[in-house]
Amino acid sequence: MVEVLTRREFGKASAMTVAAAAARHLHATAKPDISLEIAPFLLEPSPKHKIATVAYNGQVPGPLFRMRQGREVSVQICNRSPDPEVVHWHGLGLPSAIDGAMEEGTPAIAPGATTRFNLKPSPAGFRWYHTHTFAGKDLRKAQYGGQHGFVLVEAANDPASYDQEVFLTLHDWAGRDMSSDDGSMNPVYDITTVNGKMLGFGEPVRVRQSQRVMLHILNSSPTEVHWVALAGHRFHVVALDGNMVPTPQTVEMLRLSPAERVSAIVTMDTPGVWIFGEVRKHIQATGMGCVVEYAGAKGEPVWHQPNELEWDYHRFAASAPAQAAPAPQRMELVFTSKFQGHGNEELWRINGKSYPETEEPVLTAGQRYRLILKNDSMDDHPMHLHRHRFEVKRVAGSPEMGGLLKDVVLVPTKTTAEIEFTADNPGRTLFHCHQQNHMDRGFMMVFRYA
Ligand SMILES: [Cu+2]
Repeated sequence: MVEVLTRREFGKASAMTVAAAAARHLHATAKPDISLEIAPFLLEPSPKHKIATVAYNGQVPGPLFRMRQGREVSVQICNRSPDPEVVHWHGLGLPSAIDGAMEEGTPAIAPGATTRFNLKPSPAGFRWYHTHTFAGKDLRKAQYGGQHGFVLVEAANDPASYDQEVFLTLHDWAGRDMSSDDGSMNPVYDITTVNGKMLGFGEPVRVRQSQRVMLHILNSSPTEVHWVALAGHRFHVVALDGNMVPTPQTVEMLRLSPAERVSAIVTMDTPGVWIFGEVRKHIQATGMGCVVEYAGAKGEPVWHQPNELEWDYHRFAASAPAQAAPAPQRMELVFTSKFQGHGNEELWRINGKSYPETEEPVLTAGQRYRLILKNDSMDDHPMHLHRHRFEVKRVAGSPEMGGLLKDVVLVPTKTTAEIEFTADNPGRTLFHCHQQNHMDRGFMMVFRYA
């Protein structure tokens, strides 16, 4: 019997028992296709820095898993950490029982326990996996730690034309927290990394002149939005959150909010030794960067400082289709925070309520929904819908867009975003802010199916 543990005391016990039974495909003897071991790990982002964290298979990021779309793989997860764990498969349309969120009914894996299940990966694209637990005031836990890794779901006929693929993840490591002006507590990041290493201490990305390199970039930060650039080069953005964009664009820099991914092709046409890094110097100075080195090139890595931050989802979309499909059902979700008094963190609310008191809207399978995301709070929020892809229709007063499929959208303070999705994957479905300190403080809700 797999021990069922709740994320917090208010887990829904009956749903979890059912889910536990569903998730427990115990084929105890066969070797799994994918094996994850969750265990304490000492990360060395540089010879001078050590971070005691928890990681997958003794590495940060965890191993890259390549899967073929629709081809079932067996997964084994062994929890050798002192806390209950759950692994979320971000961007995949899995059943609630294995999606990896206790709020949906995925059972937690108790310390010392092992779970096995089969997973049918879909849709194709750049996905990832990460822990989906509660951190609270412990800034080493949940997404503050090292539990994140890449998944690439390959389509049967991959039209990709590039010479090399490189996977990079941006991460912030909190050393302490500090109270801000309003009295709330926020993490302070003394160390930032690309693939677990500070700038200058990881293996360089090695390229050759005239290569086309596909960069798959993930922001696995617990809370921070990042802007990145590659000195001397531009990015040809072909996919956002692993989904091909209708209008690929060549840009100077990328913005990624927590959990977002960008896939971009860089043509290596400027030989040298260059820095890929955070555009804001004070963040790059804490480590967020890596070296891109052409074969035969020598010397100190070079950085060119951009003047301003630039990013716009709208550039990658198509114009909205003239012929309107059947009208989607509209649902307004208003985000606010309630300050709980000096020294306390705010409590986050959706339509006036914090999880687990948030509404549980009931979806009809096959119906299309338009969510109107109205951010009345003072922060920006990267909103993530589990188990479904959505289409970004509007952001901050933009014209109506078409074809931009994502699973995370950043909704800046005092703006409204509109997204649409089709209810095509029955089961409990979590919708939440991906900032760890916000989801921990009630910024979550669950959609149910009729
Ligand atoms: Cu948030």
